Amino acid sequence: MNYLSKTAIKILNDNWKDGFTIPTANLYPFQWNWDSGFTCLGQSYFNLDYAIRELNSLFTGQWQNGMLPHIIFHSENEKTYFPNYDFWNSNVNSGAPVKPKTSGITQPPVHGFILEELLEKNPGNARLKDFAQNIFPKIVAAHRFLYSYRDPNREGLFFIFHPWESGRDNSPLWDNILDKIKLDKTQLPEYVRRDTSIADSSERPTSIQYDCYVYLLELGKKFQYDQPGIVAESPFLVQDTLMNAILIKSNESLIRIGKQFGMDTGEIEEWQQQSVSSFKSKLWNSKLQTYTCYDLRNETTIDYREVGALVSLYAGIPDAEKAGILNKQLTDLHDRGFYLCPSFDVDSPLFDSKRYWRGPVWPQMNWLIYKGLLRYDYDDTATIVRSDILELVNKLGFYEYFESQKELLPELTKGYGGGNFSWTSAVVLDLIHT
Ligand code: 9WN
Repeated sequence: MNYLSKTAIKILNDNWKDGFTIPTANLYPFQWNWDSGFTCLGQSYFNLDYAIRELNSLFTGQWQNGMLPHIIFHSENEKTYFPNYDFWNSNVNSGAPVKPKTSGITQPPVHGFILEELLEKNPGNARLKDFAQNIFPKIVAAHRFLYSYRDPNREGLFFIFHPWESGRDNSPLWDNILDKIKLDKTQLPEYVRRDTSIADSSERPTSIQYDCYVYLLELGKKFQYDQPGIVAESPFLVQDTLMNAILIKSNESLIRIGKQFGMDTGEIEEWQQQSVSSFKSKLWNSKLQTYTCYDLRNETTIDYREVGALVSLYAGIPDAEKAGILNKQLTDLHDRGFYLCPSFDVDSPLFDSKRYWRGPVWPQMNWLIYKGLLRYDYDDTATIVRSDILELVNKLGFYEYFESQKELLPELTKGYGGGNFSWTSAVVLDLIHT
């Protein structure tokens, strides 16, 4: 076994907390929603039992309305993260579990396609088949939540009301909306950030951005995190490309799995038809020649090129011509000396190759894009996406994210954000095996 595989397995074992996995020690000491999806993919290479328990633990946090929270606080004694369970106070919603405590928002719904990955990698495994049949309706319920509570115009495109839901916390995508929020500091509860005492503050969101996150959290709380008041009042109401592409990909997997198990998939097929058609017609931005997010509050497109759009390939959304355009954008970046795939438009003045979601390369994004490129037979670009992330990890360690400008690499001895990171380890394991 080579060095990368051995280290990846060691990190995943070290981050395993008897039933679930933390993304990284200190910075993120609980279980995160989409992190767990990628993590169990990695675990399935050396311990399928962990993979099954990982997803089972995650779903112990599911709400009665189907919402799968973005953080599950399995321990109430761990105080090093803000906002912690007491700040979220998710029990303002009577359908939130009393134990484990959870946050009040969700994250990219990756679990449908992750389940299919596990089944494909372990054909004929009876335990996995039982587990899949058991978790299938829970994943469907999480999708039903998005269609029922987050799609007021019944378009098949769900909204997020907090940047943390998108998984791309402080992407410049959200700047214009957040800049317009008139913050009255005296009306915000007092809070102390923990992240900047653990990670380098130049790599993390700014304090103004954090105030906005707290403001939107408070707004969610005011409406028990699922009431129509969110649609009425939230200044942040966005149909996100990444989230909706992931939902579509997971729907596709659930339809296949459901059919295999002889289950009725009619409801999912209806969702899927509408979502694919709306994604194609509403989110393609002919001016920028990419898919862009839509600001539902202000009824306008969010005109930035960024990494979320590329996940549409994995979901099979673009036709051959549009897929070709997206592929060309990636090969151009490669030719210009960037590691694939920078998280934001490198030609924008808002591009920052070091700061959280404003330009660095993220391992799990590369995995999603790699799979998408293969789906459209862009094998050469897929190979670059795969080898770039493996090279970065090999040179700089198993970090949360990485520098995207190749010319800056000689000055660097490590990646950015948290170290010994779970999803980095998991996707490295998977990419090594493919
Ligand atoms: C807030 C755990 C999570 C990821 C997100 C990433 C970051 C949290 C934070 O870390 O977000 O959810 O405190 O910055 O943006 O995608 O799931 O790894």
